Amino acid sequence: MIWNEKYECMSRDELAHVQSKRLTEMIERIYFNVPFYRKRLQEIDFQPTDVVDVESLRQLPFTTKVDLRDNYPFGLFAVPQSQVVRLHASSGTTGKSTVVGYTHRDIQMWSEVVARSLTMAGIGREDIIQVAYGYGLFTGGLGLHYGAEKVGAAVVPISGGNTQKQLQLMVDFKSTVIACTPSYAAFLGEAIVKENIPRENIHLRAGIFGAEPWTEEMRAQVESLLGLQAFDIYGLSEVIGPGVSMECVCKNGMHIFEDHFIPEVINPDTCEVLPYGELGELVFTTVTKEAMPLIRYRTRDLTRLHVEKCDCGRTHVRMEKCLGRSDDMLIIRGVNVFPSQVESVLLEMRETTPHYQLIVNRENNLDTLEIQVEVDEQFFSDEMKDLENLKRKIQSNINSTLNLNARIKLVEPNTIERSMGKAQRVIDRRKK
Ligand code: DLL
Repeated sequence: MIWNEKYECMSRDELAHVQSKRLTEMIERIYFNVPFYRKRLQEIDFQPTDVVDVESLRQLPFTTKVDLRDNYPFGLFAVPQSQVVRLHASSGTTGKSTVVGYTHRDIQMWSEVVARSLTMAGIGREDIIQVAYGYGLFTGGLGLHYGAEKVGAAVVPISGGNTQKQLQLMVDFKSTVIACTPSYAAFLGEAIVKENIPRENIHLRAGIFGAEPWTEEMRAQVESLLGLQAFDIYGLSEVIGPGVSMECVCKNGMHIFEDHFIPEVINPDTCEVLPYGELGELVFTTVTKEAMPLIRYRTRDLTRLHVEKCDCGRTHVRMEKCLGRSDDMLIIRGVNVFPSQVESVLLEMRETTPHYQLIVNRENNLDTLEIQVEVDEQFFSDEMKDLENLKRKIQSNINSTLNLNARIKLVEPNTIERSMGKAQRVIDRRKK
């Protein structure tokens, strides 16, 4: 099943035509309505009547998170406040949050892209979907909510946390779908085991997991813990929220809804646009958004794009699972490390759990990395010797994959703090 066959399966030529038309209209709107963009476009002698296609888009300036902060809260809005029907915000780690606005049509478009996403996972009227992403300023809860209603599923708007209640409703309502972060899914899976809930009382068949990087190894873990098929959903508040891209049943990348969001991948240092297949920073231009359109927004997310046609019939490009954000990349004594690479190594081993944390510090002017790993209950031993062996094994696996010496600290089951939303994988004490 495909939600909107006309747009999701159109030929690349037709798509380019749609994109160019929408892009030209959007740039004209933004030129006349957003002083920030008018100034930027005037600086490059751009005429509002110029036709813009995907090629000429490359000459336009980038937008960054700093631009959003500088124009806090509503400076980048392209419509009068009276047309704004919703505001969301993402809490930055420092300073002001990033504010995004939506018109009524933006909410409709958002619901449609999430409906397309859920349809990719085979979700429809018969399903009961437990939305365990946070409701509120975060876009996860309400984003999934509207899309799920649009496909006609029954929504359980439980929001994040309250694990006992999650499990009770999952059993009593016979929920067939759970939508939450992958780290919370792993936690729910463990809770089912701990509470001794019989497998036949859990009716989940699909999980809609996103909002943070996660690996194929993590997918295998949550699929087996929860007895479902796990799908990756990607998005960011600035662009719309969840539903910028989504994995189909072929599971070979996430289709980006290109009739609304035009992706590019650039070299983050030189800003040069990279060809399909190369790893770089993902950049989006929104072509249909009314309240807060963005030109070439730098996401900081690192991935590759693939354009070859997918077996599902959709023609939209696919992005690989995100390696992480460029600002999450740790540089430890000159070695680049992403938390997701550590996750892959840990979860390939049966003795460890999906709960881990990276502690970075500086001792005597040298960076140090400590990886705290929770050991699986079954393998946790009172024997010093066993634990020492396990520690050495992890150390050597990390060393051979990442070429980095890390200090491994094994911790008892259930000691690393659980997150109900995005997990905090890194504590960087160098930044004090
Ligand atoms: O996390 C929107 C969302 C909600 C997506 C629910 C999926 C599901 P923000 O809070 O603005 O929005 O954070 C956006 O989260 O730039 C990525 O770094 C990361 N991210 C989101 N989805 C994925 C994913 C929501 N599937 C930031 N894989 C993005 C990896 C993801 N990282």
